[in-house]
Amino acid sequence: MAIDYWSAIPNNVGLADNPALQRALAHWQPRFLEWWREMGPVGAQHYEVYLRTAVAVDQQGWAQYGMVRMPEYRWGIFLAEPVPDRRIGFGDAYGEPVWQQVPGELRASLRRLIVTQGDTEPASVEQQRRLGLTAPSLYDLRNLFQVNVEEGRHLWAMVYLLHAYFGRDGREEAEELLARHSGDPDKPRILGTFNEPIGDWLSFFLFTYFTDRDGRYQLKSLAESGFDPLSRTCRFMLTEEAYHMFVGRTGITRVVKRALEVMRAGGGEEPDRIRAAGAIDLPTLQRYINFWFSSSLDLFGAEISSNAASYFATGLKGRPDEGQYDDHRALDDRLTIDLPDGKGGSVGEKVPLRNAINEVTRRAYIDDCQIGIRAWNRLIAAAGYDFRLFLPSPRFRRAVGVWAGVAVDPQGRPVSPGEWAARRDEWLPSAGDRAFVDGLMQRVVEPGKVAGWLAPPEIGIGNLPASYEYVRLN
Ligand code: BYC
Ligand code: FE
Ligand code: FE
Repeated sequence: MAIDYWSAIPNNVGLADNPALQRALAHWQPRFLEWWREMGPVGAQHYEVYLRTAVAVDQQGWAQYGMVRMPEYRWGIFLAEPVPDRRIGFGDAYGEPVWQQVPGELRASLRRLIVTQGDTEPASVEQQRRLGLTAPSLYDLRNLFQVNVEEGRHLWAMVYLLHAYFGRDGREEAEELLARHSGDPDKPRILGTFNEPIGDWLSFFLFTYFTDRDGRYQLKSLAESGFDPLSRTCRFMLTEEAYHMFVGRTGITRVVKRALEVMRAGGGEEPDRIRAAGAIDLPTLQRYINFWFSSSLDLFGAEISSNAASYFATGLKGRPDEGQYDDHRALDDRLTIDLPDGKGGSVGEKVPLRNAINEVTRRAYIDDCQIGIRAWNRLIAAAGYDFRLFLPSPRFRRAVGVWAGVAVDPQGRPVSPGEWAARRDEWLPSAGDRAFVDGLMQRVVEPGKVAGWLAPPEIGIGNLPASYEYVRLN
């Protein structure tokens, strides 16, 4: 399908040939813009920002860069090119042609998956809306807004599917996506992590590292879907997602580098000394890792899930990178799940693989999360220090699944509720940690200048230097 970039809604889905759908989306568009103005980046509507905009879906040249005022960003609907004769890659219908329409019996489940995915996108924009007020540099400010506008586009992607394939119910769900709000006690966002405040940039980097990475793995699973329009939309979203994780990984790298510079400057590693020099000590970073990693693990759902089994059986949602497996029906295999035994220990239970799909996805995610941890530890080791960052045990601080509410320490050892309460502030950001980190958040907007709590970026965007004026505040 050709790209139609100049119509009111840029798209490669042939909107011009579907007046009813075009009208429905044109009706939703002003509501989206109203939501963006009310719930999007605070005080930034008139800024000119050096942004990437998706304008095509081919590997080279899918994006265009330029100075844009965010409310004028061209949020478009882009699906990856169809794969000729694509077949369902897993489950009971393995090998059958993919569906271009929603099978009636799968309608409710599919709508629910699309709504859950869609809900996270505007939620993250809401969570991050005040960060622009304390950006550590113009480069970082631009990256924040880049992530925000693309999460806005991901909302468009899901709203397109709801409008195009779910009739009146879909249009109602699209309205609801703008009516729920992150942290709203009456109408919260659907999944836990998306109601957590992101009030500081350390949390922003950890969120983009850990939570956007859940997005990567959920999108990979949905890209396997037998519902071809969902698969194509998710495949294209993954192209944009890579940069969100780059922002997280390099952000944390810069925090670690700055801490190491202060440590090397002499006088020891004591957190108080590092803090006095205006940097974030590594034990504090570890507690923020513990918080965001454990919260993000919950996003994969329960270890043993009949929902996941039926999504897999019916071809709605597969495993990430399904092509790596030989057995795509997964009827005979079992996976050993680590369960609390109710006596303060744990026991392994063999579960039919289809019921353990959430855990398969979570384990792939955890392996991916380790890559950054290893790289940061190499920096720390190279600087001559013994401290090591780590991912806490998947049992730690869980609110969903078999370990929900079980008191364990970050190493995964069961502890008494009393010990948990007493040692909580060793393991998770304390009120004092949060006050300290908040205190570091001072806005820096002079081109090329960077706040003192993190190292400058190594490179700029595209061919531009890191010191480029990426945002004109006017
Ligand atoms: N919080 O059978 P189970 C992204 C509910 S991030 C609250 O284990 P299932 C992004 C669950 O709904 C990617 N509730 O769940 C990142 C169920 O409710 P009911 C987002 C939770 O269905 C950064 C019950 O617990 N995409 O894109 O197998 C920035 C039993 O659960 C939570 C998706 O999630 C939780 N954490 O799987 C911007 C993909 N977890 O039926 C964007 C779509 C579970 O008892 N969603 N529950 O009322 C799915 O595929 C699945 O719904 C889930 C859960 C993986 C979320
Ligand atoms: Fe997204
Ligand atoms: Fe993202």
